[in-house]
Amino acid sequence: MDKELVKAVEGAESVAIFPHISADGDAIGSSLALALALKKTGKKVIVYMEENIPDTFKFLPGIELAGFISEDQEVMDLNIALDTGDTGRLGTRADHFFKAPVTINIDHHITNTEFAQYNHVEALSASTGELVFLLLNEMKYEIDTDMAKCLYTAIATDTGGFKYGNTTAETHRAAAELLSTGIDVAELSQKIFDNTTFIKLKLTQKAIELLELYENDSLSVIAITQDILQSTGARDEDCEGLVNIGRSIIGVEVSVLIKEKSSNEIRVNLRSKTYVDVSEIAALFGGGGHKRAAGCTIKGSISDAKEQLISIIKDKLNRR
Ligand SMILES: [Mn+2]
Repeated sequence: MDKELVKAVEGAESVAIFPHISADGDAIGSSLALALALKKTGKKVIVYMEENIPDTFKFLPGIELAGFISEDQEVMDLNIALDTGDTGRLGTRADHFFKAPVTINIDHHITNTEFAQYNHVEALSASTGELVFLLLNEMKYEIDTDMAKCLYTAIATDTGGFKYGNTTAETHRAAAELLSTGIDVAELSQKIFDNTTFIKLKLTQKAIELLELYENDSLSVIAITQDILQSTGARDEDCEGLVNIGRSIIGVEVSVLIKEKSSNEIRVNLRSKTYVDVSEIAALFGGGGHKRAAGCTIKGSISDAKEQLISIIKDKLNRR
């Protein structure tokens, strides 16, 4: 890791950490772990969220360090964006991010735009949690059980429980180090992966009903409208993971989840299994991500978004 970046972290007396919008386990886990570690060395630390932390991750240590930016928010010595591929992923906090005299961007998205003063982007790393783990090691900060729980959550969620192709020997080495702090892996895994609500199950049922297959069953599409969310009582965050249903089907190469945020704003999650680079598809709409997992936002109606996506993906599937 860049020595200047490490020095900038060590030298700051006050630090704000920015996970990406619609924060996932990696964004939240890596942010809380870094916040806890910096706090322990006597720094003033806050994690600025765009939205509330999803219920699944509310058990994590350090949650008390997370909050929202107020109108007359003081500016910290250093702002760090974690797991954030571009400034769009900072949402409404982007202006505030650039107010600090020093900015850092630590991320593993291949599409990262290196928007900060110091950028540490490792596209081959499975999670930002792994990068924060390495940073803490480099600064010789001792990782306690609270930090370990957060980092393990970050790594386990971004690798789908060490199942995805991004999982490396390094990933397992980091996880092994974290386990050696004494964290209860069974309890953690249960909280992260086997902890659903009945409402989310109802939404899942609906999603399976709505699932459509195209291109000789190699493309799976699920479109969730606001009406569906309302009729099931589900919230936006309950859609997390639905895209994996499509990908789990034998023969499916690309799985898409299309979610209506409003009548004119559509959020898209893309997954692929072996050869389609979905980060390229997301980039066509100003989004980004990884080869096997990416996302973007499309302006327009849900039916238009669906039509556009299907035609682009068909093309990618046929170009093999
Ligand atoms: Mn990540």
